Amino acid sequence: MTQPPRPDAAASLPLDLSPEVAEALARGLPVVALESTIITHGMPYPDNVATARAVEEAVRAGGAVPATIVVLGGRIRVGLSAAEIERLGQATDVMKLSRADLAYAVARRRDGSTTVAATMICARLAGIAVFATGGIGGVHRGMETTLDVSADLDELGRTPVTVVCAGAKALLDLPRTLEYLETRGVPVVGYGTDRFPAFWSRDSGLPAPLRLDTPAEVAALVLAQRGLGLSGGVLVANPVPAADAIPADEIAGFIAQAVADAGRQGIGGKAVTPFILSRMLELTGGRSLRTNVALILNNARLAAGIAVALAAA
Ligand code: PSU
Ligand code: MN
Repeated sequence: MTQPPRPDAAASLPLDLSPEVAEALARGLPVVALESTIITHGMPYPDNVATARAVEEAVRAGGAVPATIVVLGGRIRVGLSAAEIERLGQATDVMKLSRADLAYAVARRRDGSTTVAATMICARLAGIAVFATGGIGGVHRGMETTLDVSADLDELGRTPVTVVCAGAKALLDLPRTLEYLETRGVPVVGYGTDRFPAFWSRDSGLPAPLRLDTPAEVAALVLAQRGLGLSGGVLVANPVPAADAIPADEIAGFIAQAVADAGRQGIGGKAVTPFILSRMLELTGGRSLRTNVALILNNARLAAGIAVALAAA
């Protein structure tokens, strides 16, 4: 083969849409992509499965079709059954896939859950424009020595998918994360806020670069971006509901401890984010998990609203 295959050669892609997702996309109905690393590496069983199901319900309640994305036996699966989500939630030998390992998982017929970066790639291949998650990866503290910058940030700079998150965790270097997103040309929108949210907390202490207040306004931004021929995504930062938030000063000590533990135990590379997430859960006695669930549901509702607005535009 001398020519690289066109990515839109749909028939040859290792891509399987569920019948419901395929029909919704064919009819131009709103669809929201959902990631799976949060199921396999982000939360313990059985909370991971309960949350994944509740998130799908929240998308449906918002008038859109949920499409949870994962790689199974080397096939990209878009839209899972309840039984498949249950199996995924209990599985142990599942790769954590980002842009760097997606093709490997396909070639080696592996099972892998998709991070924000890999979910964006798969959503674009499927033709899904909106994606809901909890928090994105970012620039890690200490990046001056480790160069640990999540591939999520570059993906936002190149792949045209709107990602709804609750900001990024304060265990990351948030000022550098925002700087990097700006360098990559990513519109970062505070939803209904002038402050950039920090996952468990509503305010990272940093301003949100841009602000919008309704799903229709977000849809208009996405269409304007496309109209200008600007490739790349949009990051919508939706603060956790106040009733479920953990104030930044309360969470700061736990974050410092979790980051220090990761350093002491020599945790590196792809293992860093999952390690810190599970350590935070232990340190907060489960409180961080409740907040995590609340913010994902909140993001799923907003993503559905944006998908509905885009489908109507
Ligand atoms: N941040 C969270 N929860 C998560 C993740 C990040 O608050 O579950 C997951 C997402 O799948 C994200 C990935 O894309 O971790 C980032 O991993 P890394 O830092 O290794 O790129
Ligand atoms: Mn990393």
